[in-house]
Amino acid sequence: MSDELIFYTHPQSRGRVVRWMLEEVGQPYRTEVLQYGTTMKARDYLALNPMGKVPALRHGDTVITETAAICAYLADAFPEAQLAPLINNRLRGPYYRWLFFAAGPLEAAVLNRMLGFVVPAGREVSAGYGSYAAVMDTLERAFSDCGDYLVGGSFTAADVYLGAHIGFGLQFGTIEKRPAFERYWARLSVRSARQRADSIDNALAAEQQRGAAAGDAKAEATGPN
Ligand SMILES: N[C@@H](CCC(=O)N[C@@H](CS)C(=O)NCC(=O)O)C(=O)O
Repeated sequence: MSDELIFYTHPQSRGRVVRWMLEEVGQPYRTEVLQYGTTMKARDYLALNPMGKVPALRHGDTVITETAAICAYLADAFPEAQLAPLINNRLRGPYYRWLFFAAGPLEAAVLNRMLGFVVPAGREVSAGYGSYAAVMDTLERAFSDCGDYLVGGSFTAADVYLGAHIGFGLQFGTIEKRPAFERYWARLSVRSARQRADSIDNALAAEQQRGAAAGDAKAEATGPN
């Protein structure tokens, strides 16, 4: 089995975060674009990810799913990119902390709010994220305590993953526009790897839209059977 990196994604998905990470790592990789509801749910892909979701990454015979896990895996698999503290470094503590905080409390708080789920009054003690406000305040405090990046003053995979949540949240209005969030995102968004990743996915998304429009035009010309 080769050590090829194969990246399964859709340009309008959380796969954008993994592409950013892949571009930061700088190793060659092959992209397989899957479609919602069809190739994502096909038997071949379900064998890799029974959730039928993207992103997923294959590295030789190793399969990784979950965006945060893929980012962490890539940082460890390619240490020369220096995107994680070394395994025996105490900074591994805050590194894990912010990766898991983003994949757990942050994602749940933002998504639940977007979907209109509200933690019943008095039940915050059972909700892992407490409340949306508590998560926002915790993040704001983290940014004011940490300097430019979340962990030890250096850019890591935790910035890619948590930063992507901040970037998407600010763009789509699901994260409050607090100055500390905007300053942090301004620092990350100009990274050349992120901009490359964005251009690739924007081009893929445009290609998909052209394909869909051509399909609609053909169906209209042919008419109903
Ligand atoms: N927990 C997963 C979530 C993955 C996920 O929900 N992906 C969406 C796109 S952003 C998806 O593939 N949806 C297709 C479906 O559920 O059919 C992760 O963080 O990677």
